[in-house]
Formats: sequence, structure tokens, C-alpha cells
Amino acid sequence: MKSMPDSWRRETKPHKFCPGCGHGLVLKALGMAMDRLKIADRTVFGVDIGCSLLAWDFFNADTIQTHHGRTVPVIIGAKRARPNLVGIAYMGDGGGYAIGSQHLINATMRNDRILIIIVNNTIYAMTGGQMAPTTLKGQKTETSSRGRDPKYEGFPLRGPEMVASFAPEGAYVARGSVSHVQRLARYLERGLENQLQDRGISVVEALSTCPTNWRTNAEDTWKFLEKEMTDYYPVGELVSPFKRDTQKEAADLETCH
Ligand SMILES: Cc1ncc(C[n+]2csc(CCOP(=O)(O)OP(=O)(O)O)c2C)c(N)n1
Ligand code: SF4
Repeated sequence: MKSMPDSWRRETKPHKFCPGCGHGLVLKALGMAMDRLKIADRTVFGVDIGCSLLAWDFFNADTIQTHHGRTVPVIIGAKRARPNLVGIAYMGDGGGYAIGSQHLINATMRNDRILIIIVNNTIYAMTGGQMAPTTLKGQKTETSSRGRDPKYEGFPLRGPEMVASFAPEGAYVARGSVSHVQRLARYLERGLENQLQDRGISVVEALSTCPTNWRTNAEDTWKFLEKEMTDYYPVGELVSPFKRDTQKEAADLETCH
């Protein structure tokens, strides 16, 4: 694995996402979790096709890019070949829940010891804002110009709920949001801890923003995330193998932003 001089580790550089994009905040949360666990040197980070690939040189970690949810089997392959690695598969909701959904389902059934992060921005972003499995009812996109109509296009997919419905023992499943970065970092850290403890698969969805394709200003971007998205996609842990003081934890998370 890479060995970097300390001075490099402190360097930062501008990211390549549009202004107001949530990807940078999801990655910030992931970086915080990786730092707390000190695992960068043994992490293999997989990014997908879509805006997630703009993170290919974001971390001082070995990175690989694949297409449409295939980051999941590729990271599983690396993890199986080198069980000491920490495997992270990072992708969009188009890649993760549409064309690549079989990998998410099969990996969950096998309880593969990796962390899967799916960034839910309700659209296919990199290609210009087409409808995704997560596009909300009534939401206008390039391919649902009158707004998503469940009669023709089906209902928006709640991915973590689907995974939770058949998650095997030891799995960890949660949904966070870039509106609460610390809390999202906590969920990602738990997902990574779950892998380090060899318990089971971890799947964390992150609600995120795409002002470029939503065509929203800063205020409306945040409103859409905090109101419309969070109403349909509730934030929280759905499945957790950790034994914890839940009352203390709930109070703790309430104050965590
Ligand atoms: C087989 C195939 N179909 C379509 C595309 C075009 N394509 C590239 S990125 C992308 C959308 C990715 O959307 P998502 O996974 O939601 O990620 P985001 O860009 O929103 O982060 C599509 C459809 C492709 N590269 N290959
Ligand atoms: S198109 Fe959307 S998801 Fe992609 S970088 Fe720009 S704001 Fe982010």
C-alpha cells in the first residue's frame, strides 16, 4: 500500500464538484471517519461512473474506478484477495439502485465485509439530470418533464429500507444527510467499524444536493434537501449490530450536526 510522507498528508486541494454539490460533504464525512479509525493506509476506495468518480484522487488511499454499481463486486474482489484491506464502494443512486442494483442485493445476501456508500441526489447527475430510482413523486427531471408520476414511473425507491428488509445478521444499514455532516460521519464510522470487526456488510445512504441539475439557488437547494427529501427518506440507523446505550445515543445524535 502507499506510503506517504507526513507533509503530503496535511496538504489539501480544491475538489472538482460544482458549487453547492453535496459530494464534497459526503467525502468530508468519510474522511473524518477514516481519520478517526486511522485506516487510510489500508483502504481501497472504489468510485463509480457518475459524479462520484470526481473523487478518484481525493484521498491518500488506493482508488479504483468502475461502471454502474460494479464498484461493489470490484471492491469485494480486493477484500477477498486481501482480507486485511478496508474496502469502500462509493457510488450514485443511479449506479447503485438501477443498473448496478443486483450487486447491492447479492453483496448484502452474501454479507460481504465492505462498506457501500450510495449518494442519493434524486437524479442521474453527471449525464445532465435524468430521472433516477430515487427521483421524488412530482419531481421534474430531463426525462420526467411533467414530474415523476408513479402510475407510469413507479414510486421512488427507499434503498436502505430495501436492504434492511433482508439484511443478514451482523449487517449495518443507515441513512444520513449532508445537512448533518457529523452525524453522517458517525454512521460511516460505524459502518467501517463493522467491517473492521468482521461482522457483516455495511450500507450507508447519504442524502445529497445537486443544485446544477435541480436548477436551484442556495436557499431552495437546502429546502429541497431538508424538507422534500428528508420527509420521504428519513434519516437514521435501520439495522445495527452494535450493542449501545440507545437513550444516551439518541440524545447524543440529537445534538450532532
Ligand atoms: C451502460 C451505460 N449507460 C449509461 C451511461 C452514462 N452514464 C454515465 S454517468 C451516469 C449517471 C450516473 O448517475 P448516478 O449514479 O446517480 O451518479 P451521480 O452522477 O448522480 O453522482 C450515466 C447514466 C454509461 N456510462 N454507460
Ligand atoms: S452535477 Fe450535481 S452531483 Fe455532479 S458535481 Fe455538479 S452538483 Fe455535484
